[in-house]
Amino acid sequence: MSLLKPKLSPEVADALAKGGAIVALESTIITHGMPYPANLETALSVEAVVRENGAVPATIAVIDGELRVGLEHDELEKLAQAKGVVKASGRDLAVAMVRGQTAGTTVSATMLLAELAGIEIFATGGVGGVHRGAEQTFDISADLTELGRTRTAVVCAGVKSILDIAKTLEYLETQRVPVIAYGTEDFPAFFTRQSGYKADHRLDTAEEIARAMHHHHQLGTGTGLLIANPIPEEAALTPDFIDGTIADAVREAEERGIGRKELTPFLLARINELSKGESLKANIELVRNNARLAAKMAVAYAALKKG
Ligand code: PSU
Ligand code: MN
Repeated sequence: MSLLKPKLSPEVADALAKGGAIVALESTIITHGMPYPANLETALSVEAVVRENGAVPATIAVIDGELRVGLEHDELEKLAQAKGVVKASGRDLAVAMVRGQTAGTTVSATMLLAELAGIEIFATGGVGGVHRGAEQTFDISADLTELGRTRTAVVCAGVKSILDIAKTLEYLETQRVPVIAYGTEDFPAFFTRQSGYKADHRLDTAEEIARAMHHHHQLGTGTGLLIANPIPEEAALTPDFIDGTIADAVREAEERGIGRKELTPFLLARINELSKGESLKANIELVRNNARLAAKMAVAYAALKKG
């Protein structure tokens, strides 16, 4: 059976045909990760950062049941304000197509669609991971299993301590996903530059990361790569400030019995409220920072492939 091709925007189709630099962007961050209008402003500003750094942005979503790679301005605007939008991981895409739904794609769904489109680099804020208490709940994000089967390099700012970071790193090791920290030994924790855990590898330039990606695929590993890019110093929050807030949000979710796919959006929204918007500001800066690195990687990677 032949694989589906998602619908490409003209700009993305053109860049793909030329072997140009492209960066995929997810849309659950727009539909479930940030409130309006910060979500729209962030989506537009992240696309602008990708362009400024020489690559073409390809925001991925499901619009009225259609798999889309590359959205126009008015489509982003609609998505950012839409109510009752589905949060789709890879497993939800087929049903969204049949039901004609509009969906924000998580990291897992975005990786899958990026691969179908032929895009190999993807920028986001934070990936899902192993939740705290997973030994009881089994709550492990499909983002991690997708990283274990899809040839996409995902640039993130590490994972939030809403997750069990040690277990998340263990799981990535099991899935044969290299975790490469950019310019540091430490695996970052989203709002902060250090999580207390080391990344597996350190590389210091976008070119080196692009070369590592190239070799990783030449080896036929079949897996993705996780690139952890620490939040810029000036935007980082202090652990004193954010750790308590995260712990409060996690406790509240437990008390209210929130689980499964509602858990991550609940925690993100609650942390934003409890921190009075401080976490949102940091979130926006780190996504822009990731888009910058991903675009530089995409430029280097496109040059490598043209060889
Ligand atoms: N973590 C964040 N921001 C986000 C998400 C996670 O800091 O926006 C979103 C991403 O789309 C990610 C998804 O792929 O949540 C993971 O959801 P879950 O934990 O339900 O797998
Ligand atoms: Mn989950």
